Amino acid sequence: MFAQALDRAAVELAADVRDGLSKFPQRELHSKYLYDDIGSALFEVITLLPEYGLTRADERLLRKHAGSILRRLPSPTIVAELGSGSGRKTRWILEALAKRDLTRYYPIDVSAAALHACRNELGKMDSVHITEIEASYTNGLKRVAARRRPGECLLVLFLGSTIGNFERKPGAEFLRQVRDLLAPGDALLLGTDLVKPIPQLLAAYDDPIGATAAFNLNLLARLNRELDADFNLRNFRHEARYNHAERRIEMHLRSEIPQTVHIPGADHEVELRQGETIWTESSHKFDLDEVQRMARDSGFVCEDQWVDSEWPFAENLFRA
Ligand code: AVJ
Repeated sequence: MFAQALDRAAVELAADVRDGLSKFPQRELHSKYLYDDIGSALFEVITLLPEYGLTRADERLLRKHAGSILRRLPSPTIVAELGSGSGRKTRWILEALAKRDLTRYYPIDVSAAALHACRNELGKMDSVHITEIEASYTNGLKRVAARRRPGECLLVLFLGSTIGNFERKPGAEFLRQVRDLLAPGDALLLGTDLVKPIPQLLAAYDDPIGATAAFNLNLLARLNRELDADFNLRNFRHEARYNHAERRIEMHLRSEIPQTVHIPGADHEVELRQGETIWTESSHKFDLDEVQRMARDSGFVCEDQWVDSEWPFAENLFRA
């Protein structure tokens, strides 16, 4: 990143931390800050856990159904992906597309490191041309839409149930924004984790080797590194809860003692009661009808849904 962009990111982090930790009665830190280099590496570990079936289900579905998904889309189709991830799942879609056409692929991510990883994973594919877009999802999508040539169909990938990190209403608004950047006939392939038995969900977000706990606690370690904060990680405990009313898993960090934390880089100080939590992530769970409704409410038609038989998860093809 350029120095100016780095400064801007640091200023934004400081402001978000200050706002989030001042919230009453529930303090919070935005889940996007879980993914620094260490957090991203820990997330990769999570995807390997036997308890966390989400990512494997997503990949199985794409591997198995890439052909049928693409059969529903015309030639030529270009691909944009919101959040470049590791690129591993995307390979199946690109391979299927590259069989019939020269393909352009635009991974969109705010993280330059994620975009590098994506090029490493997918850069050597024949007949696929990659253009990294370092931008927010909607700004990036605007840029991709501007590069589209007449007659090209645009397929947007939003995989991994990242939509589940949005609260339901902002999530719907986000889908509407995506829709508004597309042309009739374009498509959105949306991955959604489905509602499943609560013990299974709790185990997926509170695994016995503590990988998810490390992923969560790293957020505080990051504030120590980047904002010179003095969080003592041993005074916090990872917690995963199921919120029935909202149908979502929430991750929290529980303060085990009364404590004051200083965050000089955000010019802030926070006093935590014993037992008080900082809410760090929500992971909403969906059912198939709800996803169809989400499509309609945001101006799409849900044309197809593919569900994994081992781990309830759906790939949904929305048409603009
Ligand atoms: C990458 C957002 C889909 O919500 O399941 C994994 C992140 N958090 N374990 C999810 C996550 C805790 C994950 N997503």
